[in-house]
Amino acid sequence: MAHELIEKITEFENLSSKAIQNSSTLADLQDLRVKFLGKKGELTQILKTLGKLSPDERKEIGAFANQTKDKLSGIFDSQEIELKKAEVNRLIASQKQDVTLNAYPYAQGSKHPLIQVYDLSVKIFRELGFDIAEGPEIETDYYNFEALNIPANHPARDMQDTFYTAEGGVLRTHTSPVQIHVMEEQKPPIAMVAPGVVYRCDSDQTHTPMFHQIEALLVDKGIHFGHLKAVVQEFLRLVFERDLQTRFRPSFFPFTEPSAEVDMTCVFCNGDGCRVCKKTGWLEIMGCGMVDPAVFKHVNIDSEVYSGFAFGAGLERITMLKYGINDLRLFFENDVRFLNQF
Ligand code: 2NL
Repeated sequence: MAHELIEKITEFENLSSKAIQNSSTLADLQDLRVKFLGKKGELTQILKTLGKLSPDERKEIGAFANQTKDKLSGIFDSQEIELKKAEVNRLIASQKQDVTLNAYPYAQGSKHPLIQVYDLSVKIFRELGFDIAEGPEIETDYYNFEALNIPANHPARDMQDTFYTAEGGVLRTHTSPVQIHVMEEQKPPIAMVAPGVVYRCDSDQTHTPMFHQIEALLVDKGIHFGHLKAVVQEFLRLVFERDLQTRFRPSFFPFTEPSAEVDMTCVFCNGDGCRVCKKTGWLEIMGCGMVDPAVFKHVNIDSEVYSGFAFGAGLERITMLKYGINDLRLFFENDVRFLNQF
């Protein structure tokens, strides 16, 4: 009887230890623990038959059964540790960040088309040997008008609707005051260009109160209109990145004499004539002239010794013609569907 029980318990131990080691989840393991070692478990069922034995045998089998229970408990515990380890490893593997992946492709953005043309213009002039100069955006009446031969109460002031500050300053209506500052500081030869923002009290489909100009000035002995034409032609060729013709029409500016408007080959029809150039084949692009002696007088440059040319262009207009942009307001709306195209 005792012998049979020992065999039974040994067989139970073999089968259950295998089952424990084959369990693959903690839930299964817990079920097995109840099944084998629980109050109503298999080992308990075996021990219930102990009552039929003699006291000595009961003692012997009881001790054997307890050893078996301890062994199985130990196997349960180490299997539990193994399964918990496996679970942690599984979680680590499934939640691992792959740091070798590329970063999220954030949009880089790009330069505003106007600033691209601004930068290109500055580069062109620098390569032609011109210095780049800047000046204040709030000017005095003297630098914005008086020194440029636009006296108070002169009808030429009507050409520009000006913003005035409460302190009596003037928001510069053109970049020309920068040239006056430079000619006060430097004496010829002078080759400079002033790019920047200017302000006029104007706002409609084709005018914004703030816009950009670039203005060049070259003063030396013997400078004549031919030099002006050459530099204008070369600047336009480089900024539009194509071959184009220019023509100069007589015009008026208070600060130049003679003065001219510059037309260039229509970039839309190559001079054939189209809706944009009103069938003329030409587009007006800038104004220019030879510096008026009255301006030289304000900055103490002897107009009997020196002469100079100047020209000014609107950067919005150049940009619109270069890229075929048909609405000035697009520049200031910052709509990425527009900006992304450049
Ligand atoms: C235009 C015309 C022009 C100038 C700017 C200038 C400056 C000095 C002396 C003489 Cl200090 N001239 N600048 C000359 C002719 C035309 O600009 O339509 N700009 C958008």
